[in-house]
Amino acid sequence: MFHGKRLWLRALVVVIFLAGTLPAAGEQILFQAKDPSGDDTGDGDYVYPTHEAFGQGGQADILSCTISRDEGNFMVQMSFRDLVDPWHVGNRLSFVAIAVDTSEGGDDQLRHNASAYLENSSEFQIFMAGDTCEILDAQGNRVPTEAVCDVDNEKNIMTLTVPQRDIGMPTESWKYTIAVGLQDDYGAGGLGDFRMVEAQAQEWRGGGGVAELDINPNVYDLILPQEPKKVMGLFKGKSKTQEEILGSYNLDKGKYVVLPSAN
Ligand SMILES: [Ca+2]
Ligand SMILES: [Ca+2]
Ligand SMILES: [Ca+2]
Repeated sequence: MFHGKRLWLRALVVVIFLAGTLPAAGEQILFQAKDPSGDDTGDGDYVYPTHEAFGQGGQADILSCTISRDEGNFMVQMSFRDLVDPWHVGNRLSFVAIAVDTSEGGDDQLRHNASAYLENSSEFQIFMAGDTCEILDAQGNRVPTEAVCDVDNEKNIMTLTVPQRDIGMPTESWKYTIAVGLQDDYGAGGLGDFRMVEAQAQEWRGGGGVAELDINPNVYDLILPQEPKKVMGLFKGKSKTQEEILGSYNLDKGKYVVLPSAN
């Protein structure tokens, strides 16, 4: 009797140990990618604003992204080259957009002053800056959400958790367009927008774009497909580089760039 009780206790200890070390039950990875370091140059020669807050740069250089789900939540974890907190109010320099294409139709424009369009029209767009986030629907209206985002400046990681009741149950066919720039809250706090990239860098403006009309994207870095995309079962041929994609704006034709999805 005594021996049996000890075995039962030992089994219980093993169960508790496993429960503490295994990934959460039901967690499923929907998308995972790495991205090169140092490619936060937009059309090829984007530079950061000249204010010392931006240090050596890297706040718009994404290095990895994992998107997953569990029973109740849609989750994103991203790492960056260098997240900083110059004013001790949390990271307020990076601005991240994830446009999600879940079905036919949707919004073909990336919002919040990205100056970019989407190859995969999105049913909703998620924006993050520091511990502030927002979700817009296909009409550009705010979706009420209890989403939570968080930044770890030491580990250079941003995380986001969105309850599925706010955006629906993710499927493996969802497409993600992931664009990163710098954040401009116009001094008012809150989410803000993508910070403008102009021809010449200024204290609070990026440089390397064109002067007129803000036609160049205010996007420094993208996650591109890890393999060339297939169309009708065939590879599309040579994929465009990030510089070609972010440099395909045309001032004379009034043409904005079109961002591809990462998957
Ligand atoms: Ca990168
Ligand atoms: Ca769509
Ligand atoms: Ca990239």
